[in-house]
Amino acid sequence: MLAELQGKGLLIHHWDTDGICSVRLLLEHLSDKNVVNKTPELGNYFLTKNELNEYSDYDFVIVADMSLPKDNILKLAKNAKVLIFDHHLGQEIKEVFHQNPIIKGENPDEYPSTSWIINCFLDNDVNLFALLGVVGDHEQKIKNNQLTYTTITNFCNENNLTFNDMLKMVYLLDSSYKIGDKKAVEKAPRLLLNYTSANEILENTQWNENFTKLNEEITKQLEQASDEINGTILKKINTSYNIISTITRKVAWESGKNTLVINTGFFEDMDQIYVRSNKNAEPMIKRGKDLGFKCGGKKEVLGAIVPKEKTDSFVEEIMEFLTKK
Ligand SMILES: [Mn+2]
Repeated sequence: MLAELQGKGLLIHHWDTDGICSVRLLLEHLSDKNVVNKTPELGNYFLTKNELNEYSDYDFVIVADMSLPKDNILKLAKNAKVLIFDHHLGQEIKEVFHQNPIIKGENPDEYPSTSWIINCFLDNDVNLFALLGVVGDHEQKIKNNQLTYTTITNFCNENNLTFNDMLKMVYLLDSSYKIGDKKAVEKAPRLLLNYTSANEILENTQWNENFTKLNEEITKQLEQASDEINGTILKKINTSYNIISTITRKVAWESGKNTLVINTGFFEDMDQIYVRSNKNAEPMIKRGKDLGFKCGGKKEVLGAIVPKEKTDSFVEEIMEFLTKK
């Protein structure tokens, strides 16, 4: 299917490790074609009008690890052949090639990342990039997924790596978007194409500098007090770094409790809301979309971007949902 693609191609991808590794795998496969890769404005799970205009003269567009709104996809599909590889929840977009086993009801444990889905699609052997996407999306939690964790452990043993090395690579790859460096995110997939060992990732100077800076900021934000209401943790932060998902994970995984984090410092007129839930968060993702917010996620995760004046009421609704027995 990829072999048939012709002309100029554009890869649009999530800014995280899974998105970067997904593109790394695609680029290797598309090496005979003329392609560029772009990530949306960091923090946006949609394309702006400007981006849509800019992206209107490609012959094919591949979207990786991102559940872009349907109207974005249909706009891209007016001039280009569009393929989507993803594992986020959402509706199937039947007008384009949409490879998303999760939407089709497959077991998420068998498709733990987009890099994994793409690697299967390409018929590749297990490799570092397929697995880094998995570790990026799940971190320690992947240890609860027997099947995949065994694959990771075997790979690590064969390649003289530890699970902690994998985690460190993920933190380094994620450091570009967290620090707000969109250009560096977009450069990463080609850099990885030229890297021949895991050590080259681990020793990348820029990513290591980012990593140190981010750790200082994350520690600072985690030290700030948070509230707990009926077993759900509510935490407000104010940071210009894109670390809300990291903060939410840390709080949720250390406490084992539902966690809702609000960041008032990333966008000028919008707040970021991020939730990790012990129950299925899908009804609230739908609710956020119905309210007209940019909102998405997976079963246990909700992310939303909400106009500042709407934050309180939406947070109240989510808290009610989370604390309801
Ligand atoms: Mn992913």
